[in-house]
Amino acid sequence: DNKQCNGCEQALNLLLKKAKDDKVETVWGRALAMQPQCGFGEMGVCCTNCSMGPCRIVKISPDGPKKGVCGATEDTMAARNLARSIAAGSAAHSDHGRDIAEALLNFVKQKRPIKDKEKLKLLAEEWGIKSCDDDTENLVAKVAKTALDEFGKPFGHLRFVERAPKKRKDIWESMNVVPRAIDREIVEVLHSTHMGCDADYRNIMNAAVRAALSDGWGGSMIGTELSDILFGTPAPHEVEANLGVLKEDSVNIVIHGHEPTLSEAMVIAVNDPEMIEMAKKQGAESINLVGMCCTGNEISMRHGIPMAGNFFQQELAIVTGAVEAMVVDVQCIMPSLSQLAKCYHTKLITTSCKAKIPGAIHIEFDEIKSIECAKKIVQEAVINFKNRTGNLLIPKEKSKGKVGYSVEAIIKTLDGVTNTFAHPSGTVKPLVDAIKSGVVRGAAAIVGCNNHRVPYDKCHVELARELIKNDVLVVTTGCGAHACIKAGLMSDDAVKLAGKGLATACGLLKIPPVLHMGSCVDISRILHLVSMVANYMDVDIKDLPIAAAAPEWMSEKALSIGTYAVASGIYVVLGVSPQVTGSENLTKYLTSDMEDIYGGRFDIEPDALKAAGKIINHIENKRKALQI
Ligand code: BF8
Repeated sequence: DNKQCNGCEQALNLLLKKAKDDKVETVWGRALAMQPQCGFGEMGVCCTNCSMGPCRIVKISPDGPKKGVCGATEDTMAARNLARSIAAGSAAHSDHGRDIAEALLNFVKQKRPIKDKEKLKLLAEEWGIKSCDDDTENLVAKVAKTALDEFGKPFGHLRFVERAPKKRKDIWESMNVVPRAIDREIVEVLHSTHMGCDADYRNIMNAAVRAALSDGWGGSMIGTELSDILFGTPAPHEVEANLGVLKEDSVNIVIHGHEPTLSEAMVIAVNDPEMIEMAKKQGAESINLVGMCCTGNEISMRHGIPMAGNFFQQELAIVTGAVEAMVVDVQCIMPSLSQLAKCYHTKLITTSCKAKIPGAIHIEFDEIKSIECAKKIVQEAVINFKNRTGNLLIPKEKSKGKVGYSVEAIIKTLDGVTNTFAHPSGTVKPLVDAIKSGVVRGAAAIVGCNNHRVPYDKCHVELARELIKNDVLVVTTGCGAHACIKAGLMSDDAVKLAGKGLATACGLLKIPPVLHMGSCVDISRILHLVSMVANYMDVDIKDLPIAAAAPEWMSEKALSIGTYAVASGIYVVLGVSPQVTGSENLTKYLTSDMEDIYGGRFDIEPDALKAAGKIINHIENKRKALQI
């Protein structure tokens, strides 16, 4: 169904055919070779937590084992596996946040300027940090150290919890899930799920919820806020997207991964006249830096760097034969890239001591010498230009869309239209007015990855199209954001796909019906926004006409996100089932009991149109309850 994505499918098929002709494997081929996948693992009833195992629960035969060697039941096994995945997801996001906090501290040591002093002051005020007005350096250091303390402080709870509405905090307190220190919550999950420790699936989930909340309202939020302070708070602007952003006549560098520290340095390095001169000497027109996955979101939001593609396009970028270097840091980097790069002239360059790949060139990124490191990487790419073969195929397809909708940008945009919804307020009042009036029925977040279990990108796009058609404003992050921009849903033109109410609102505000809010870490922006709306309306997050969906999710980070969203009171529809169905109790806990406790719950719906129907239904029910 090509109307979904302005020719995305042709571009995809073109490169898949080239991969086949070049006799190289991709994620789709490996997924096929993996069939049938392990049924025990799929249901979450395989336990490898001690060396008496692996143990598995046999569900289909009455004679098969119903307990592990230690006596662990299916509920214990499935909950322990899920909790460990959630903790790993929280760890990945939060460690990213820690790295940004350390980078902020390094900026002080190096006397480098930060980009958003206003945001620094606001955050310092929010955290009760005092400093003389004219001593920015001192304030930066205090904020960075306070952020770092959030990871291991022995007493109290996370500072960003205070952003949540009071009713939400009361629920968390009553369940004893208020996150204390980020590292502590992750460690506690690993401890309590160790062999012979917690066997009660509900209690295991409590620890998992606390670890997930320490991600959304902790590590991720620190990552987002401090990245904005360091590198600038995003504002709306147009960018290009899809693999068509690669250039035949230029040195192409794909920057892929997550942490903006590396990519920010790369943006500076590729614009260095010395580097450009070097590229010209090699016969190239210039240097073309493009972003992939969440790093792609980060640098498109702050610098307008083109978004080359999402998770399932990382291999295809190399298959074009036009990439001189793929530069990666952490998370969502397929190990297959190193083998694939060898089949072309591409140099795969790893940069983090946390993520080395055999066969790749490793140039360790040192924040203190960030520009020097970035230039070294750019040089590797530039000198590789001459090694290009004639086996080149860059798809023509690319689209344009607006990115950069931070919370600050959304509020500013809404305030830009006076005499329509409201006078400039510097608050979420205009958004609340639009929702209350019914012009916009509600909002839904579409987030997450790509997964071979569901049709690539189509689930994101089909869901977004159906929601905006029904006057539901869509916000998006991560690989879902890449899918939406490729499909043209972030262009002003997309307004014609929206329902009458949403189209009117978008027309007045000059915004697309699908708003790009950043990387997966930036889902904390969404939490912040919904808290502001709930606080403004004096209700809880669970009362708002909002929902979230991860139609093509695959990573442990997505599990952590889904869990903190549900525990924050949000209805979350997953397009792919988590590995829990071997435990009826745990499945019921996630899809029903959590609603009684937190007001949010998981739902599983692989069909995008049906998922849209469920979300719209949920939004309308919330509207009725609010009597709006
Ligand atoms: O954190 S959406 S595939 S890139 S996990 Fe990864 Fe999933 Fe993409 Fe960013 Ni998020």
